[in-house]
Amino acid sequence: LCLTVKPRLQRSVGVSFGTHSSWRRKRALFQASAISFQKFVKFALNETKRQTHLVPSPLQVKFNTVNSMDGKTELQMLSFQASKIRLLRSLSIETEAMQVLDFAAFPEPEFDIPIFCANFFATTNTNIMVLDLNPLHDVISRADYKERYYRSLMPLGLKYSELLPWGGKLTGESLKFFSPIVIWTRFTPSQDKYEVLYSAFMDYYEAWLGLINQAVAETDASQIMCNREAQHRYLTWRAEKDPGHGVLKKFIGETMAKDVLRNFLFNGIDELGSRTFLDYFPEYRCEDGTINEKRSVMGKSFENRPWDTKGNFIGGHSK
Ligand code: BLA
Repeated sequence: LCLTVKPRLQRSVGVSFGTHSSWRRKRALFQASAISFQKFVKFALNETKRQTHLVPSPLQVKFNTVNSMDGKTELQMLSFQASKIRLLRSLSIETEAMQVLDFAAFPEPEFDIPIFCANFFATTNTNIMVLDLNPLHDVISRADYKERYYRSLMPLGLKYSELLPWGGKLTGESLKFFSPIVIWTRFTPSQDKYEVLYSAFMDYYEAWLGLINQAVAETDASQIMCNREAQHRYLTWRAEKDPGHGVLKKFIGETMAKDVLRNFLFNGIDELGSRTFLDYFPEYRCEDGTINEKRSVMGKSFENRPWDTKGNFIGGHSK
C-alpha cells in the first residue's frame, strides 16, 4: 500500500512574508536573535584552504546564487574541489523566519573516509540539527571500519552528545547513514546553543580535515569500486529522501528543487554508479513499480541515542 504523505512543514514554512513594511519590522526583530550560518561556512572554507589546495568546482558556473520565486530570498550555493575532495559544497538560505545550512564534503572514491555532513534548519520556534562524519561503510556490520575512523573520535562525540542531546525519533532508515558520533538534536533557539553548535561544527570539521589529510589513496581497483558504490548509494538516498526537499520546492519550484538536489547537493549520482534508488532500497517499491513517497517505510524510530559511550550500537531492532 502506498500512501502519499505531504511534507508536514510545507504548509507552515511558506514564503509569504506579508507586506514589505511588516517584513522589515520582523526582520529587525529577527536580526537580534537569529543565527547566521555564514561564519560556519567561512570557517570551513578558510580551514580547508589553509590545509589543502582548494579550487572552485565546475558546478559553480551553474549553481551560484538563485532567487526564490517571489524574489525575496537568496539561495546561496558554493562548491569546490581539491585533490582528495571530490566535492565540497554548501547551500544556505537565510530569511527572517528561517535559516538553513546544508554543508557537505565528499571524498574522492580512492578514499574510504567518512562524508562530512552538517544540516541545520533553524526557525524562530525550533532548530533541527544533524552534524556527523557520515560513515561510507556500514559501521554495524563493518567493525573494522568503525574502529579505524570513530574509535579516536568517540570523546569528541561524547562531549557534544551531552551538550546537544539526542533529538528523539527520526526516520529509521536515516540511522544507517549516521555514525556513532552523530549529533542529531532539536532545541529552541538560544545564543548558548548556537555557540555550542558552532564549536561542535568547528571541531567536527577539523576532525574531518585531519582524516582527509592523513588519508592515503587506495590503489586496489575493487576497493575503489566499493567506495564509489557506497558513496553512490548515499547520494541516491539523500537526493530522493532529503527532508529539505519540501522547503526547496517552496522557494524555487519542483523542477529547480530536483535539479539542485540531483545535480548540486548530491552531485555524483549520474557519474559514480548506475543503480537506481529502488535497486538500493527495494523496500520503497510500490505495487505499481514507483517509489513510495513516504520518507520512511520503517517508521519513526530511535527515541533515544542508539549508541553507547563506547560507540556500540544499542538500538536493537530500531523501535
Ligand atoms: C528534519 N532533517 C530532519 C530530520 C533529520 C534530518 C534526521 C528529522 C526528521 C526525520 O525523521 O527525518 C536530516 N536526515 C537528515 C540528514 C540525513 C538524513 C542530514 O537521513 C543524512 C543522511 N533540512 C536540510 C535542508 C532543509 C531541511 C537543506 O538539510 C531545508 C531546505 C529542512 N529538515 C528540514 C525540515 C525538517 C527536517 C523542514 C522537519 C520536517 C520533517 O521532519 O520532515
